[in-house]
Amino acid sequence: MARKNPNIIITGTPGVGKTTHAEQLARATGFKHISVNQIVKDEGFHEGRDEELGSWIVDEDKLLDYLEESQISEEGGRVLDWHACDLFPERWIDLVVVLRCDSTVLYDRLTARGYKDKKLDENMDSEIMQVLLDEARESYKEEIVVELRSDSVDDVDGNLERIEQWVENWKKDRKDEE
Ligand code: DAT
Repeated sequence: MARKNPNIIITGTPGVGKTTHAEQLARATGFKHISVNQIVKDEGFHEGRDEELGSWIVDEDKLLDYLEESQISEEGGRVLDWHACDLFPERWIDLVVVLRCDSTVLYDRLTARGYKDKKLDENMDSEIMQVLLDEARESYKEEIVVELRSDSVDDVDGNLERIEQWVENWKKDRKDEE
């Protein structure tokens, strides 16, 4: 059965505003916010921590099995929030939002979080080199990948309006096809 609601990935470098966007989008649409980081932590889908980077070494098979069992593909209506996107099967995903941030703004957000040394440098480099945008473009069809700015609160409001409109259009297109 075709899903009645789309699945949306919100991705980007840590600190760009994924959680901020995903929470508000889930609230506005009634979709489920899937914080992949939280699931990995809560369900233990990891093989320990990379202490230098201060992040989990994720067991992707376990994570994907868990999401598959949650009927993500059939039900839709999920907002996936993670700093990677290439592991999710294309058939699950309807829209990939890559958030981008000015590097001075991002630097302030990451240092406010206490990031320093290698973790700070790697994330700053990743944003400047648009690693996540390239990953999204390599993993999904060009027409479902959108790049949005997330420097200011006004950006968040504008982005949410745009994504909500996209959701409405997606649903309308599906209805017209039925
Ligand atoms: P992420 O989930 O990508 O790591 P976040 O949503 O936790 O990022 O945001 C990190 C911090 O930056 C948090 O204090 C909220 C703030 N922030 C995020 N996007 C913003 C924006 N567009 N304008 C102003 N502040 C923003």
